[in-house]
Amino acid sequence: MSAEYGADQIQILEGLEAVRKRPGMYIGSTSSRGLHHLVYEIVDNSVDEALAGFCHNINVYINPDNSIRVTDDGRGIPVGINKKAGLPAVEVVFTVLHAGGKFGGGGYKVSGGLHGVGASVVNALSEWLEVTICHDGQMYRQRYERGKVIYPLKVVGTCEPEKTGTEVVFLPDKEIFEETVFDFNTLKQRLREMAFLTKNIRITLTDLRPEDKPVEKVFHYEGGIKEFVTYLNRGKTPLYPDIIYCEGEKDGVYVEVAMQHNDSYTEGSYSFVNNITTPEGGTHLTGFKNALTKTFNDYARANKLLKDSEQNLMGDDIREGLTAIISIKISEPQFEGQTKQKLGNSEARGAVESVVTDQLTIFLEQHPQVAKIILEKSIMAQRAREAARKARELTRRKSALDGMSLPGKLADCSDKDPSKCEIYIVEGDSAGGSAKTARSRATQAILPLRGKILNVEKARLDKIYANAEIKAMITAFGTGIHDDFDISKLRYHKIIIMTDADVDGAHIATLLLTFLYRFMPELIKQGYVYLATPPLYKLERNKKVWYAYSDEQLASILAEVGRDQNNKIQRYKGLGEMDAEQLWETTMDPEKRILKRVTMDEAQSSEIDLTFTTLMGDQVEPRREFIEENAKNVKNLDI
Ligand code: TTJ
Repeated sequence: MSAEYGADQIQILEGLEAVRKRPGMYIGSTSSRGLHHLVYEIVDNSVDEALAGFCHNINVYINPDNSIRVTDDGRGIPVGINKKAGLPAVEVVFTVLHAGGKFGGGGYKVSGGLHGVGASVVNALSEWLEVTICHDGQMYRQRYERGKVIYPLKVVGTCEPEKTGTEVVFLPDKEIFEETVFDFNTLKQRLREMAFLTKNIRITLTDLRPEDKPVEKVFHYEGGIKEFVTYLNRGKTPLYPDIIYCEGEKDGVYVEVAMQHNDSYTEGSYSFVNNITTPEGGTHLTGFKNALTKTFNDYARANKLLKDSEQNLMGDDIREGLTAIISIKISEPQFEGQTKQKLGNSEARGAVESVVTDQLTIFLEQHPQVAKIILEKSIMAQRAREAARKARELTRRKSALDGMSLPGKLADCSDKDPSKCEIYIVEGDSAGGSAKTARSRATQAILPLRGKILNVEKARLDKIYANAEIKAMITAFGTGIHDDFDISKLRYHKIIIMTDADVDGAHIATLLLTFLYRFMPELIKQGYVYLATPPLYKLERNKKVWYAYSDEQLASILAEVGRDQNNKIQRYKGLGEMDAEQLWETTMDPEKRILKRVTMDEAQSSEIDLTFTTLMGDQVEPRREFIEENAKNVKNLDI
């Protein structure tokens, strides 16, 4: 390092030191999630270069030591001296906080990752980081350790004259991160999403950790978000072959929307701002919904598909079974709300509304067949909604009369403090009976469910509300659903799904989770939903008893106690094979049981959605594929 240690350098070090002191402030967390954000932060820079039109290929490698290498064929981070800092621009990018975007080549300067904190944050949180740039036939390099410059930018060789690009290699700091092993699937999902959102970019992800041979995935979608919609609808049955597509710019907002209906009853709309998901929506989503509702109602009236005497269609009716991607690019996004994930820019509403209204109107005029199919489905949805409302009013009135009666099958607990209470949803009456005997009455309630649970992916609202099992759950939980949902009324802070440890049990658990995910997602988001883990084996030996919850565990117990004829091993196939005492000891006793909390990563919700429809939808092939791919995890339901 240079002998002169000026005020500027001290300031830089203080900046990056702040990042190391409070990493959570910059990347959200130091868990696995924060670790993966580092990669997105770096890749976002290459994606920006692609959006500017200068980069076509991005490669991401997971090295055997869990360092990450990202390469692109863009113009290369500038190596010239930045006047203000008196340092090469690339050094500023990696050592000055919030330097990202200053060297923009025009167009939309997009911020990514956790809102574009930039490369310097990744640098500060890496044990080491090396950047290599090819530009004008020269190869430049600089190395940093924990954010500190190890040597000034130097020429280390030559490149072919035409070749330009940037390479960054970094090793996340084990002093900072609780987890430093990268998950291939997590990176795969986000990089795929990035590729969908940026037309004509090719992102390759290579895992170099497996000893036999590297695992490689290439994401390249010429159709961009149109292909994203096709991808999300795979495993479902589209109602028409077209992907409706709108693109345009207004008031400095670039708008792109793609959509297609399928024959299901749920909506799957995902909105993005500058390639970042906005799970809480915002003005861009509102603009989209307004345009859709107005355009379809206008078309339906003009073409007499809705009679003058009939009510307007509601947005929900038109969006039943709709898969849509709303992606906008905006230069200064403002995020609002508690989690800062909701877009607030009012110009985005107008821009999306106007682009979608104009182009959807033209599309419908040119495709009257498609318009008719969508409107017929919407009108059916409208009727079902009416029927469901009446059914709900009926149950509401009834419950007002008999004082919010709880379902007959529910064996409630006596404690009334929800934070202490649990409800076991148990498959089958016989297991339900054992559970009722076994439970700790004060805090554990039991709700036995009979037989197969209704698949909410395949039924309309009116049928869902009429289902006895579903009604029982809704009343037992106390929260209500949809617009009436009120989490403060939740009667149990643990909702525990207890099913047999076999394929049927896993199927029932999936159906229950699908219901909860679709109708009460907050319960999952806030961590109230759990899966019970019944044992697979009981081992008796010399009057002592062990329970094993996996084959591996059984093997390790046997290794310890010895394998001989003194062992009596019982394989449990279902909950029903255990008596009440065994059920208590192995699966229900809060001191001993294993509970798996069901989690839902907001950022991955489009993938979760796909998991549910793959398992629950009506196309056989993808389901088999999924079950094969995840056969090992079926019991784990690892969402
Ligand atoms: C900016 O405008 C002038 C020409 O170069 C543009 C630029 O910085 N391009 C660029 C940056 N391409 N790739 C990057 C980049 C790539 C990685 C992997 C990491 C970082 C921090 C930047």
